[in-house]
Amino acid sequence: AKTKAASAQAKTVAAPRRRASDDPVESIKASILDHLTHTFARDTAGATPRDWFLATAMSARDHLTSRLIKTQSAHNDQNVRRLYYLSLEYLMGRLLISSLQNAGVYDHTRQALEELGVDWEALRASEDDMGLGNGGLGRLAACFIDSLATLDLPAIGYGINYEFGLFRQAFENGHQVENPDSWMIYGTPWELMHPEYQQEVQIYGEVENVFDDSGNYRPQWVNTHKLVGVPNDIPVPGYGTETVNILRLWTSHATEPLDLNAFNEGGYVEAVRNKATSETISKVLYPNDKTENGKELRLVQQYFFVACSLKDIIRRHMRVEGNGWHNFADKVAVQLNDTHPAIAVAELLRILIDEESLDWDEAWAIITKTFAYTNHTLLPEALEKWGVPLYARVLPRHLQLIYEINRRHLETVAAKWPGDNEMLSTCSIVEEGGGKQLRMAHLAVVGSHAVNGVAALHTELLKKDLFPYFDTLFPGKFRNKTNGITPRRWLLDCNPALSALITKTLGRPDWPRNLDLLQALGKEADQPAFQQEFMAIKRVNKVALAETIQELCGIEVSPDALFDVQIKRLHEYKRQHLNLLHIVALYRRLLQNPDLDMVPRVFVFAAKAAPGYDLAKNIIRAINVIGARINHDERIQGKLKVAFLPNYRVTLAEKIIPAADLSEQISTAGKEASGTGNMKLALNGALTIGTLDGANVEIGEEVGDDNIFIFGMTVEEVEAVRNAGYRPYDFYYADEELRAVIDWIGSDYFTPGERHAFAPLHHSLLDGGDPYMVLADFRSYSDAHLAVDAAYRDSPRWAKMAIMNTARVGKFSSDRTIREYAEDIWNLPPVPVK
Ligand code: F58
Repeated sequence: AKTKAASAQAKTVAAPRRRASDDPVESIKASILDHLTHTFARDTAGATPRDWFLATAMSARDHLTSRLIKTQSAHNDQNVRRLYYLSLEYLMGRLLISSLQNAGVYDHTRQALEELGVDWEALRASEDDMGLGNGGLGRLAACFIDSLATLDLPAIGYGINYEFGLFRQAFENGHQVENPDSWMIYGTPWELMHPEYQQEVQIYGEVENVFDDSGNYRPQWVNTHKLVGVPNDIPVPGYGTETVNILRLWTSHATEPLDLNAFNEGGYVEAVRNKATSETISKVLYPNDKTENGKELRLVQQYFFVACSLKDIIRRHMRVEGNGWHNFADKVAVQLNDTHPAIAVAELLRILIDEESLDWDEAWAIITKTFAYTNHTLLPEALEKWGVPLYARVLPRHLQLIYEINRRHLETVAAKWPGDNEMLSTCSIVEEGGGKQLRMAHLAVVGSHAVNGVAALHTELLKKDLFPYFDTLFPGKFRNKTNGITPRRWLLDCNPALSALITKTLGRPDWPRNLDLLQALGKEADQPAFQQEFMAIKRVNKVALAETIQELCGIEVSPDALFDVQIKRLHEYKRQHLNLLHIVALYRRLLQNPDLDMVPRVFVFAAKAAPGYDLAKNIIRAINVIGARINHDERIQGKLKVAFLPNYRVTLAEKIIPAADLSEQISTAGKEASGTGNMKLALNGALTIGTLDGANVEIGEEVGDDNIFIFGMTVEEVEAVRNAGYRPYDFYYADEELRAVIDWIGSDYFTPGERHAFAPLHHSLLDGGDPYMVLADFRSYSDAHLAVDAAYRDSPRWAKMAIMNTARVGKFSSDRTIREYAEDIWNLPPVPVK
């Protein structure tokens, strides 16, 4: 292979750059070799897989950049309305396959590389995940920008170009250890740096009251610290369209690289300190998936990216409109992905009032027409609050403005509910008592014209429980937008065999742009031949996953077992420990009766715990340690295996999802806002075992009761049990098996020589009050698993159910979600690019 590639290289060195060819494969070959030589200064003989990856990525990028320029000039020439998506997280994963696929050059590039003798698998494995997000929220943003481009919607995503993404996870003796994710260390071929669009923003300082020329009082934000944001653009190509949008990620820099005074005095370290501090802002993603812990740097990150983005948005608008605030809200729609960018409300107000001298009502009208806000959680600990003293120090002028927003807001509240002080404090943006705090969700609701939840059930609870009075105060403001996933990454790219079968069966290749077409697969669900093809693909995917499990965990698993998968962040409310209790119960049943007739199972876990979340880490350890014991116990004849794959990320999800038989979506009802992994797994023909929570409810409606395993308490039942005073010990004493399982986990049996290893887990389930009601749902969960077992034994039945899942989840394409946002919230028409 090397000689073949080397001879190709020998030819191109002499050839002119960018040799044009009518043959697409030849011209891609030439382009890859050109980049290898001229961009990366490598020859084919010494090129590593990563060199080949970089050269191939650059070649793909060339295809995208010309379309990007065309798209941007079409948008500019027509002065279109644009959507700006503000998100602190984008969990993009690898970009090579989706870029090639969306650019329409995937097959030709594969062929070109083959003819060059390059090992494709090694090449693609050398791309690091772009893991600039924690979980569902960040991955949703990535799916959304894919759909925006695919639907020809003019949109720009704004975020931070973190030098370190979400930590890399390893296991040591079953414990999670975190390592830095230095994903950029070898360069990032997808990013186009644009120093010419850098923005300077300010922070800290204080507010002075000055009188202007006409004798009017004017607050002035002075003595501020200056920061520079440099944009890095990632091209975002649509699938099957010419549109290429951009994801614009800010890198922070100091305004002055060196403090020359300090430098001249010989203090080199002093001289670069300012630079180092400024660059810290875009250094690292905060690895929390639920709690907001009020860290100053996090607030600075939020303001930095919001301020840079707004300046950029305003620059783009004014370039065309001159001084056109009158139609700003006609051209600009801004979506706030959670409250993390909610400071945008106060920042735009500051610009309009302090810098542009608009009066309050004018400014406020522009703001509320511009912003809309998406809520992703009902968990109280996840609702963002900032201490007033911190805000006063970091953003003193914004604090003043937020107080004034609140004063006016509370006037409206008082007008609606006269004399009701309780109502005032409930609705206030400022939480009093025990140290004043700003409630960012309230600021976002007040400053937006639309607020949406991410699944039907979630939106109802949002209106009823989280913002009950706001729904009365602002009728019509609250909407539902059920989440979705991009069928390109989550079926076409990650499951090529199933995709080919679908294209063949439907007789049309355009289903990734129109996922409702999958409905027609339902007609085949009863056909034995189709069932066999469908399940044969599943089996091949399971063989591949089995190899990965062997490689990463050293565990041998059989592809004939039922692959039972729970992959998501590790959190008590997601109840990985309920899954563990069931595994231990099965283990116990097998030990009591080695001949127990059960379908062999492989339990697959993948999950990262927030580094400071001790109980989550204890659960990881418990699954690893108990799993190891089960895996090595010959008495159970391999009927149970437990594999916890390290370092869960998009790339690993792409491997696990096509191989899953059963999808665990087992959160306490009312806690999971939507879930999106549930959609990916169902689309790939896994059956769901789940509670009536988040989007599981809607998945159940689509696939039908016969094709899903629902168990556990409903939201109403959870509430009733809690109101009656939930006592986990009642369930513990009433259920002999449950009691034995909990006692066993609490004993030192699984960790000989190490006392009370799982005491935190054991305590949380009993004396800790079992806040997520694991015990209350255990028996119903265990029964649902018996139903799963029975269904799996009946292969044709299972195949039919799996096919029905793939056929009926077209609703969960993020294209549908984005169309709804565009029509109902953004009022955003598509702009086809010719
Ligand atoms: C998730 N939230 C929801 N937050 O939990 C999930 O149900 C939903 O499907 C998904 O959003 C998309 O709507 C989530 O992922 C975070 O990761 C935040 C990161 C920053 C700190 C607070 C949590």
